[in-house]
Amino acid sequence: MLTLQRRYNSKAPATRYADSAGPTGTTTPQEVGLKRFPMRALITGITGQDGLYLGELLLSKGYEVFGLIRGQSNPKWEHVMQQLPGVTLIKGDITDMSSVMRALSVAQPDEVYNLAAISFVPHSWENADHTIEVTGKGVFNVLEAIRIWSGPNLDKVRFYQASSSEMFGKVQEVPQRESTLLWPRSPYGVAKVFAHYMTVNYRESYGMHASSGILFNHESPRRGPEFVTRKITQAVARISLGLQQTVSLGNLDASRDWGFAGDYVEAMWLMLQQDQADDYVIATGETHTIRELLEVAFGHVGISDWERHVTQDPRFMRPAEVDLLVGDPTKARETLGWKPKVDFRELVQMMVDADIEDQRQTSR
Ligand code: G4F
Repeated sequence: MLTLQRRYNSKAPATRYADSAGPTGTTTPQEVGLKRFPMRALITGITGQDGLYLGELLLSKGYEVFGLIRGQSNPKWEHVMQQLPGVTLIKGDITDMSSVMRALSVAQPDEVYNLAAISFVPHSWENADHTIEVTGKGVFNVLEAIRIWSGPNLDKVRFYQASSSEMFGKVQEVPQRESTLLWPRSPYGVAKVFAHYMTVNYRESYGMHASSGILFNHESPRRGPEFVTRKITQAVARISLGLQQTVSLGNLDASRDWGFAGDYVEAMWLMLQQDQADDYVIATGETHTIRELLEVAFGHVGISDWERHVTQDPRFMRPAEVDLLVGDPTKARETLGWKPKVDFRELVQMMVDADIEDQRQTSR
């Protein structure tokens, strides 16, 4: 059943849209009271793990979804169209403000989710300038494009920024919360801090509905194989099928607060449904070392002596490490009503199972 909560109806609760029941069957944008339906969202970084999960979530809620996609003939174009039938892709790049302005004109969004970033931390030491350009200044471009495009009616677009727990770096408090002092340890982290405070600044200077989700590590079978979770689950799948003997890793003692990406995109959406924009830590509140990750992943395929399958290689060590991340998601739980549904063990097992299936299909 569809319930509509009108933004300007004083009796309506804080949330403002059609509930999660999804579309009414109408596909033509129209005004419902003072609020448009279906809602329109523009997602930057739609080709990534989070972009795909968020696109699915918004489509299931009846949104018209637009995605910004880079490059002249991006090979990911087809993949996105397959995964998100009904999405409209617009060529553009957050490093090019004019292309963002054009995308806003085409999409006419009610909500903009900025997920675009150079997101692989080691890459940011090798390509610091590019990382700063995309992950840092790119966010300014999107905020400024929204401000200019919206004109006097800045309230018409709500903005989400994908901030990161990597901003906590050399952690100054355990667990980390919204008020914890930021101490980034990589060019990526520094760029994210810039973007985070730009978002706060647009909220405070212009009254823009701009929120940041400080997301701790979030994973899924869609995670890129360069990240440690997927690197391990892919290797475990291949080792269990006799296709590989060992996996080479870096620091096994780092601790991360890992959650499921599918749960985390729901928090992004919830942030934009609040009357007031704000910043939220999104995390499970639990931390695990890479060793524990290895134990669960190998354990799932019946291998208890995982050490004989793991080697360490200095190539995968970082110039400066983030040793201990664990978030305090109390504010998100109390204000957004958000909590993670998939726990650490379920997440790792889900990823190993998906990789086994994937390897079987590839070797057929
Ligand atoms: O999986 P990772 O590469 O993720 P990292 O650096 O924590 O960053 C991810 O999460 C952030 C949120 O906090 C995002 F902002 C960011 O965009 C990205 O999504 O590495 C996790 C840990 C690190 O401590 C690393 O040193 O795993 C350790 N590690 C050990 N061996 C390894 C490896 N990491 C990778 N990628 N590869 C290894 O072989």
